[in-house]
Amino acid sequence: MSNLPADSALVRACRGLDVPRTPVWFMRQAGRSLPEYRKIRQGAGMLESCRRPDLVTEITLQPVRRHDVDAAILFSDIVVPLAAAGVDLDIVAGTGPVVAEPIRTADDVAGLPVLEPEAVDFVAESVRLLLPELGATPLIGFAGAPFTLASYLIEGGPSRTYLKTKAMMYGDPQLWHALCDRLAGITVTFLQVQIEAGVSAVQLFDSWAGALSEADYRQYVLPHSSRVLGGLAEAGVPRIHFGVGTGLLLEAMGEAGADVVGVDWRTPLDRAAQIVGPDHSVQGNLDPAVLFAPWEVVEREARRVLEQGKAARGHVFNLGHGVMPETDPDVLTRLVELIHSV
Ligand code: 1CP
Repeated sequence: MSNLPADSALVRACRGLDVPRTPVWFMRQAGRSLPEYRKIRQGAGMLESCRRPDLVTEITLQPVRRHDVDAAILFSDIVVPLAAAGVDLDIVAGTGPVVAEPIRTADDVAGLPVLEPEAVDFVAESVRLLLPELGATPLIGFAGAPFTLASYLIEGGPSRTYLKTKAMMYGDPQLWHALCDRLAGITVTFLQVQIEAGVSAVQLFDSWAGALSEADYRQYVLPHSSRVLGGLAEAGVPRIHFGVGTGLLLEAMGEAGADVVGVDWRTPLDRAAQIVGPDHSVQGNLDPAVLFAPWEVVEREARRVLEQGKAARGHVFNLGHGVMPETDPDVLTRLVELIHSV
């Protein structure tokens, strides 16, 4: 093994190659659980912060320095490429993405802009600044998958029921597919910019796909996520595909073309490994809420996840979803030490 990010434990585990130890990183490892993040973000809006390479670089590095995780994830958001393409939206503190004029009609879909790579130059610049700082530590790029992006554009913001999203999906499948087709295009461009700038892996977040049945997922979502992941097959970096509440979708999500299927805490990794088969690694899946229990419980649960992860061709240790803002960062540091010591 060389001292290059392309040969890191993360990339090797994603490909199902042998590793010196199980790599570990955390979804939302940069963010409000860290006092240094809260400090640097003072007075800077979320979207504005994502557009400033100096801030992106510093925030991306913070959890690597503090926790010694085996990967950095670019500080950005799934709606950043939509905003860069020209969609009028904001990321509102305490709420999340809010879209000024939600997409509901054929005219709205036709008016959705394409993403020119130059519009996300700030992302490429951030990656270029990060690579020398990170050295052997791989940088993960990411994007939102068409379904999850569509849900924000159609609902106008976060949703619990995805009623308007499903109304379009079931009520006007042609319009739904036209919208997802455009979003897949934006997502491919956004990921390609990050890959060309030098990220070592990419993660496609379809966070809310778990709202769908497997049949509906296959009919309305899989073709578009396949186009994104398939479009990156020759790019030479591993592709991770993650969603929440996707226990019954894991097989289909694997078929979308990912090297790694991300698993939330509801499905034991040995079972997930059986479902996705020997051609995929798995990532996950400690319940983020476990970090609020006494250390003995954290350790027991983390060891269980490691043990169950052995059933897969490769395992990237992570939480089953993002770090919650109230998490004690010292518990995360201790958890990384534990994973490294096993
Ligand atoms: O002001 C703030 O600090 C806002 C909180 C915040 C942060 C830190 C948001 C708003 N986005 C982010 C960064 C972010 N978003 C990262 C970065 C880095 C890291 O992991 O360290 C990533 C990977 C995302 C991706 C993202 N954004 C997803 C997919 C991952 C997931 O958690 O499922 C989703 C669904 C979003 C939308 C979004 N952006 C922000 C919020 C609060 C939300 C969720 C809103 C909702 O509940 O629908």
